[in-house]
Amino acid sequence: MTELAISRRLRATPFTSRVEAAGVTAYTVYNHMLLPASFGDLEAECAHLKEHVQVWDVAAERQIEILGPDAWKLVQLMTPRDLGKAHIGQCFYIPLVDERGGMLNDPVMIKHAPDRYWVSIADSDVLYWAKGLAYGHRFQVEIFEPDVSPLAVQGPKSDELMSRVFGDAVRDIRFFRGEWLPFEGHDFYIARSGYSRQGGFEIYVDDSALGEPVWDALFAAGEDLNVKAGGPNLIERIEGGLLSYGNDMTRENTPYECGLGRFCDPWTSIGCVGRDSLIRAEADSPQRLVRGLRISGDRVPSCRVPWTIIGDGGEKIGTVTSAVWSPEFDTNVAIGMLDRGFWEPGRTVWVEAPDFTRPAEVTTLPFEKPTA
Ligand code: THG
Repeated sequence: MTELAISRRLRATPFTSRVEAAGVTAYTVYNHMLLPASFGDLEAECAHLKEHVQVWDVAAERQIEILGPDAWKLVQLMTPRDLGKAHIGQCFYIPLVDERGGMLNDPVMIKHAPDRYWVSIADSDVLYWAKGLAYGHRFQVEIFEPDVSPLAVQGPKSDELMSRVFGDAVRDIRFFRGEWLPFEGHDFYIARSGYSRQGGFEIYVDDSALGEPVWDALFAAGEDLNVKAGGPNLIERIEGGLLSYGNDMTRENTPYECGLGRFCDPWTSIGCVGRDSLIRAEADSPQRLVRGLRISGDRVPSCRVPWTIIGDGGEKIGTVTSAVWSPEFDTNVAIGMLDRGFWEPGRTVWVEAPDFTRPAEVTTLPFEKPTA
């Protein structure tokens, strides 16, 4: 196996020692930081996530803090979502777009105060874009990456585990809301959120020195709950239709193509970068659309370059960008984009990968559970 050479540029996290002790077998690189991708058996981890509770080192979901009198103006300039509706302590999923309406990132924004936001980013360098916009507009803001490392607790037993460490107050946190709750005399922002469909929380560990203590406390409290270390699970996230920036969407895609139109109000937005492009894109309605695909046959290899989707006439009608075998659905599940005219659910298409050509069925996202 080839190894990744870890240096200052490829950053470790406050939890890395614990992740290593738990037997991580694969990392991916995300925001120039290590993100655990597997602990040896993705299928077993997926089944465990659906039944028990896992602790995930998602420190690579870095925060960009935007602080100052013009903070809200800058965040609103970056997203077509209407921030007027965001409450303090609330999380907001916000597509970020460029001047052509192309996706730059799909972060979760947390409004801590009218003049203070955390933008919890996917894998692209949002800090430079934000600094460039702020400089160009002469905004009064500070933009920096604070010492904040999210630790996710995901799975059906998350409420039980979290209440043992942070008290019963966690049970009252609604989806995409958060509270500051104490741990050893230090308050952490804790939200009901996370990159899975199994429910759970994210603890925003805002002091690296507390990373190991909070990890250890969760494992000590959760022994009888069968708590395990995990990470964003490729199988579960494809089944659940959670998109991955850089894989399933890039600067080439508008949020409408990504199925993120419900997070865009470019008409009401006071004016965001790409507003006119988005209004045009929305009027044209998208030229392609993100979809699920069930790819027939036995397990596919991992999708490292987009695979071509072809129609009955042999013409290119789309691409597959993520694919994996799903034990629960007993088929390969995939995410891709299909051109207009070819995306209706139930249609049969052909997927052409380097080593195979196979039929696939177009579906909506998330994948619908097989009925027993
Ligand atoms: N949590 C935090 N930061 C993140 C992620 C996260 N940054 C990177 C990446 N994940 C951003 N991408 C997503 C994608 C989907 C969701 C969250 C982050 C998500 N979406 C729900 C949905 O689509 O149904 C809810 C959206 C809503 O209703 O507002 O949860 O996971 N901290």
